[in-house]
Amino acid sequence: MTIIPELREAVIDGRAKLAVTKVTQGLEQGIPAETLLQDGLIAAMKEVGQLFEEHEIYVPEMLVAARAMNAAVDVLKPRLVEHAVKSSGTVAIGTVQGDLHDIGKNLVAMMLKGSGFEVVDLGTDVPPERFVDAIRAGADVVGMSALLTTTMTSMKEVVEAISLAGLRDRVRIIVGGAPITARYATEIGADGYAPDASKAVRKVRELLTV
Ligand code: B1M
Repeated sequence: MTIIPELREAVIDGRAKLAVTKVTQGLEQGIPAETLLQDGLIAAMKEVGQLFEEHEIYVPEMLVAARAMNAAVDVLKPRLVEHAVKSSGTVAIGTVQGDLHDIGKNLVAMMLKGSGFEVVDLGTDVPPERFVDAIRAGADVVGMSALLTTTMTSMKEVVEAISLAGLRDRVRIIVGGAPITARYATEIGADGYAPDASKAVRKVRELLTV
């Protein structure tokens, strides 16, 4: 077995120490950090989701898989962000109200920081008014993440709350997460959508230059 399938298996089995060993070995073998992230860790989480849907595993197993992924991401972090170039702007990012999934949001925050942006991480289960407060505190961009079809509707509430507070012209809004599409972003009045963390960085740069 090569490192990537072994890494996937370690994450799916929720074996954090083994996942750390596998990413470390992968880096030593010269496998790019981005490949270990995409083909190893993110692919593993997709498989975990599939197993959950098929009732092969339950919430506790998803949770330990998430822990293993986080431990492995910590090892990759310096490599994923080492090409930082100075950017300007503050991004307030959070997972919307009712949603506790933060792995994707954390990756986006990490890549933005690594690309030189100021990042205010609002955490998970963030109510609309906290996004609004972040703009009052100086955020140029609001980033929202949602993983559940039941919570993605909260993104629209945040856009509405920002408009109602009279702050819509002061901020750019970007959304993302597994159930989100570019079409949905347009529908709710966001300025942009990104399907993954590196495209999120590109999108934020683009939004801040127009
Ligand atoms: Co949950 N979960 N989960 N879960 N979970 C999903 C999302 C699910 C698809 C699994 C499934 O059924 N196949 C399903 C949602 C179904 C739906 O809504 N249609 C689901 C469910 C049902 C649930 C619960 C309701 C289960 C229950 O309790 N019965 C529950 C809800 C809790 C809540 O939030 N209120 C729940 C709980 C959990 C855990 C806590 C156990 C754990 C999360 C741990 C954590 O995040 N700290 C968990 C996990 C791990 C998953 C899966 C397996 C993996 C998610 C993940 O981390 N993926 C997931 C299955 C799946 O996604 N296929 C699933 C890896 C991550 C890197 O990808 O977050 O998509 P992602 O982020 C990507 C892009 O989307 C994008 O960039 C990232 C990097 O490339 N992106 C952005 C994300 N945010 C962005 C923001 C941007 C731009 C891009 O701009 C601001």
